[in-house]
Amino acid sequence: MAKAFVGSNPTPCTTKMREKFKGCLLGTAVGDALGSSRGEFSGRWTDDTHMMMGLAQSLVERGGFDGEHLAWTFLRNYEREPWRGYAHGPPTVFSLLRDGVPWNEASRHLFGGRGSYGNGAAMRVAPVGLLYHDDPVRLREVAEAQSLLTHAHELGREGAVLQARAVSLALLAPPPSSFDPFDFLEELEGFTSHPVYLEKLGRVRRMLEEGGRRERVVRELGNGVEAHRSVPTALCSFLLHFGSFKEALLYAVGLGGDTDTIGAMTGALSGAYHGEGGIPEEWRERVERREELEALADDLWRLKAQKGRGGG
Ligand code: AR6
Ligand code: MG
Repeated sequence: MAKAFVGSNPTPCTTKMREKFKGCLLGTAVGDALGSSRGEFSGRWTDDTHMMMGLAQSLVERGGFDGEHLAWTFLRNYEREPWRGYAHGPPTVFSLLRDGVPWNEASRHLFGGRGSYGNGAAMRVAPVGLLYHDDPVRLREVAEAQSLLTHAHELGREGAVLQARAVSLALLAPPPSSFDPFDFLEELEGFTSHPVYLEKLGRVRRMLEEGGRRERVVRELGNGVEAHRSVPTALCSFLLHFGSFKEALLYAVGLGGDTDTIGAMTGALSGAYHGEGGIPEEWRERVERREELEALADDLWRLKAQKGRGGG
């Protein structure tokens, strides 16, 4: 049953776990690069990976979540490489920060005071899923807090929470021979009470039952820049093709729409599940700043091993 995903698996900070941390961060970058390539795989990634790295850097440097530090890490990274394909929201927040608006207030100014429901908080959240994989309560708190920095709308925040939780479940899930995607969905359904996401998770279930024809998945789940129209889509891509990183990623980017972000989120899930060794070598060896990504994953893994349960 669903409990098999977490209950029977207490924080094994083993070699395999370390390999999975790397798989998750590299998987994000590979999926982002694949989704933003036109034609041949260039290895070049976008703001998704850039912000995921910022989040990992800040968690490592501060030994856990520190909103102020994270805000200035995102801002510094953005100012160094503003050409990474950032949407309008985050840079608007960064200029408010520069003007002295506190980190946990700036994002509330966006979209007429409603805040953003873009997928930007979910696309970068993987390190939170790794670091807090054995503490769902803290995972939710940190996933929400890191969202609030740029994405104040409840749909943007809850999308990030679900993506983080899905990463942690993928990390702990049993091998393909005993993996049940419906148990995985049940765990996620037990983790959210948001009606929009509960409805979407129900649709993911139907897509799995029906075999996942692409046009139908796009119609039912979406492939847009909104969190609620891309987080369930990435989850569905992973669950339809849990046996292979490559299949899941080719499926995901073949859905069209916001391909780099759907690729990045699918890559985080499949990479956390299969580990670094599950990512095709031809992608792994060409992804931009591979060593830096691996070092960050190692740092996160060491932080987790040092802190034990909860992760600070
Ligand atoms: N009302 C109307 N439209 C909205 C709202 C809202 N409350 N919130 C978001 N949108 P943004 P992101 C629409 O700017 O989430 C990059 O390529 C609006 O059209 O917060 O960080 C990333 O890699 C807005 O422009 O950006 C992602 O792939 C859009 O959602 C993607 O863009 C994105 O929200 C989203 O990045
Ligand atoms: Mg992007």
